[in-house]
Amino acid sequence: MRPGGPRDPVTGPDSGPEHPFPIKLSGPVIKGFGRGSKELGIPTANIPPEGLSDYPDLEVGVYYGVVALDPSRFTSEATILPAVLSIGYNPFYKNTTRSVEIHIMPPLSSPSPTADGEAGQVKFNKLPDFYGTQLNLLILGYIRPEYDYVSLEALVEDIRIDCEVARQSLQRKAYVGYLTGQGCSEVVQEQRKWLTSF
Ligand code: ADP
Ligand code: RBF
Ligand code: MG
Repeated sequence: MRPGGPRDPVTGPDSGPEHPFPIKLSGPVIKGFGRGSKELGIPTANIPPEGLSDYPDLEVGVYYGVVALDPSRFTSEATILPAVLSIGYNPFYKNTTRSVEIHIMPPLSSPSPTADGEAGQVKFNKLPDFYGTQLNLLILGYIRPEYDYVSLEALVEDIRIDCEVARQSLQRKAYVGYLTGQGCSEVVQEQRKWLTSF
């Protein structure tokens, strides 16, 4: 069960991603359990978990990172967007298979839809459906373990906070270059290139 108490507003070192990050995962967006949007109001793009076999020691849990979608379907350039994701078994739902589920957030330059936490009022980012589209993901940091919850509302509220933690974490100097491409090292430029190659 989720421990009580306040949560850290940012996670991961200020100096930038540290081993094992960044982690690269890719795949087509597949059908999930069908309850992200319907039950929780939080759409999550599911990709096959097979890519995780390159990282056998990776803990299940909640992570933040950056994503790009194959633009060929949208006839525009691939944009890199902030994301929060869950890797694991969703203990609240007791899944028996591991899933990788990514919630894509608006650019950091837009106001955060999840900034204010009035119960039942939170609106998460909703894009037009993109099932079947190729998605590239760079995981940059770990947020927390997966928990079971006393209620659906408690799960949704924790995911709302995850979005804010991810945004605040990505806003830092050593991370924001992954999104903007500005003032970042050649290594980060390479990773951005990987992200937007389809
Ligand atoms: P499923 O159980 O099939 O994954 P969800 O209810 O989780 O269904 O909805 C996921 C789908 O919603 C994604 O595959 C994608 O097509 C769409 N979607 C819309 N907005 C977003 C978003 N912000 N982040 C992720 N997926 C989104
Ligand atoms: N499910 C859980 O059972 N426990 C969690 O701690 C949990 N954390 C999540 C954090 C994020 C950022 C996201 C996007 C999902 C999380 N989920 C968690 C998964 C959630 O239950 C799942 O997305 C829906 O059930 C739809 O499949
Ligand atoms: Mg989903």
